[in-house]
Amino acid sequence: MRSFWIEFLTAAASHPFPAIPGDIPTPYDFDHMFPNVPAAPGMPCAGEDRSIYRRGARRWRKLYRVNGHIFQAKRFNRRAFCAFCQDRIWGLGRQGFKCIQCKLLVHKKCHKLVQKPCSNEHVDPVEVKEDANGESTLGRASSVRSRAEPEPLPETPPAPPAPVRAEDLEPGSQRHYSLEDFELIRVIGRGSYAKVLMVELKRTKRVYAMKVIKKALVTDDEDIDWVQTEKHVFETASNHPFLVGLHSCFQTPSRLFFVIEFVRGGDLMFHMQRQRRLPEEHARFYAAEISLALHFLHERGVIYRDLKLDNVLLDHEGHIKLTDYGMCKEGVRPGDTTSTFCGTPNYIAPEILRGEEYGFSVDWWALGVLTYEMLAGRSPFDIAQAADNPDQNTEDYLFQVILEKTIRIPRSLSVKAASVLKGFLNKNPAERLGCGEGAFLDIVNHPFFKSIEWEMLEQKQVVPPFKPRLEGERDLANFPPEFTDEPVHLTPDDDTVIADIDQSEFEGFEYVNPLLMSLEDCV
Ligand code: C58
Repeated sequence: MRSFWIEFLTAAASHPFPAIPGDIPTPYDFDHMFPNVPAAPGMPCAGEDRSIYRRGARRWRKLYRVNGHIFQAKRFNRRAFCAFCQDRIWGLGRQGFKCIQCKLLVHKKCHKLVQKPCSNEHVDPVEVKEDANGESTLGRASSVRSRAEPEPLPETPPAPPAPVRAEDLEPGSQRHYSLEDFELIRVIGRGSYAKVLMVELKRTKRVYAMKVIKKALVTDDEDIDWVQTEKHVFETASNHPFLVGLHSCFQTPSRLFFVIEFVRGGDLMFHMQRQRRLPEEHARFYAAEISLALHFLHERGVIYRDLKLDNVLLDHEGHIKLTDYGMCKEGVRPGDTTSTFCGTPNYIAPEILRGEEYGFSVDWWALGVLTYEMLAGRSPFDIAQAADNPDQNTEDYLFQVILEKTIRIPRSLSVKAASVLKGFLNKNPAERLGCGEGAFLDIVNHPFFKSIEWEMLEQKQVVPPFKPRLEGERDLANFPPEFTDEPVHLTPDDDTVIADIDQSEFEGFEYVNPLLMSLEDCV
C-alpha cells in the first residue's frame, strides 16, 4: 500500500490586508493596525485576522511511506545502486527514491517491494511544527529563518576573485559581477527560499532588486532543476514589457544571486491595501496586462504558477510587471500536463488540490482569484469569519473551500465583471476561461475586456489608470513597511555548511545580460 505525505516550506507572513471596511491605513499607520498587545508572543491581537496576511508560495514534495521508510524521488548524478534489485539506478529524470531517514536508495519501480524496514525510523520523525508565523510546517521547513529572529553578525564578503574590469577584457567577452560590486540598501521581500534586497550597483549608481538564495537550501536535485528553470525564464522574460528582466547572476560559496531590474512602484498587494477595492476600469487594465504576460509565458512553454498580488509590481508609470519565477514550470507544450503540488494557498487551483495533472489552466484560475481580490477587496475564499474557530482556520479548510464552495460574487459588480470572474474561477479547468479551444482569444473577446485595445496595451501605449507617487529613484513610500527595521546584511558563511555543498552543481551559474550591460554603458 502506498501512502504519501506532503511536505511544505513556509514563507514569512507579512503585512495585513485591512480587514475592516473604511479602515484604510495611511502609509504611516501600519504599525498601529493592531494597537493592542497579544496575549503571548506569536498570538494574534484582538481583531487580527490571520487569513489576510501575505503568504508565501511553497513547493510541496511528495513523500512515499513504505515499511517505515519515507522515500523521496531523487535524481542521481553519481553511481547509485538499488538496494532491492541491486541494479544500477540510471536514466533521466527522477529515476530513484531515497529514504530521507536511513538514506536507502531504490528504483522508483522497486520502492513498494522493499522488505527491509527503515533502520532509524525513530531518529528523525517528520513532525508537524508551528513556525513563528503560526503556520504549520513539516520537516525541512525548520531551516527557514523567521523574520522575528535577529540575524547574526554582518557577513565579511568571501574573498572575491581579483576584480576584472570590462576594459581589460577582449571585445565581446564579459566580466562577471560579484557581491563587492553592490551596496546592499535594504530588505524588500522574503520567501520560503529567498530573501530579496534593494541594492545599488556601485559603478553606475543604478538600483536593482537582488534575490538571494542559500545554496544549502537547494542542494536537492529537484531544487537545482528549479534554479536552472528560474534562470531560463528570466532570459525569456527579459524580452517582455510586463515581466521583470535579469541583469546578472553570480554566486558566493554559500549563496546564489539574481540581480533583477528594479521596479519602483511597489506591488499590487500594497496598493490594494490603500485602495480597499479598485474601480472596474483599473482592475480591467491590470488584469489585461497580466493576461498578456501570462500568455507570453504560456506561448513559450512556461506555467508561471505563482500569480498573486505580491508578485504583480507596478513600474513608475503604473504598468505591471510580474516578478519571481521560482515556481515556474518550463518546457510545457500545449496539452502537456504536470503534477507538482505547489503555489500559494489562496491561489491554488482546484485541479492541483485534487492531485490531477494540470497545465496552463492554473494560471488563469489564479488570475481569477487576483481579479476577484481587486474588484471585491477580499479573497473569494475569505474565511475571515472563521478566524476564531481554529478548525476552520487551517490550510485544509481553505483547500476544502476552494474545492467545494460556490463562489459568491458581490452584487455591486457589473454583469461583465461577474461573468469574467465566473469564467476564470470555473473549478473545471476544461471549461475555464482561457483554457478551451479558443484559449487566449476567449479572454481577448470577453465582454469584460471589450474596451481594451490589446495591441496598444502590449506596446505600453495605454496610459495606466494610476501612477505611483515617486519622489526619486530611491523613494521608499510605495514599499511595504514590514521590512524597514530588518538588517540588510547577509549572515556570515558557515564553513561547516559550505563543506556540505557540492559546488559543481552550481557551475556556470554566472551570467550577464548583454542587453542591460550595453544600456549601462550608455550612462
Ligand atoms: C515585493 N512583493 S522575487 C517584494 N518582494 C519581491 N520583490 C521583487 N522580486 C521578488 N523590483 C520579490 C520576492 C521574490 C521571491 C521571494 C518573495 C519576495 C522585486 C523585483 C523587482 C522590485 C521588486 C514588494 C516590493 C516591490 C517593489 C519594491 C519593494 C517591495
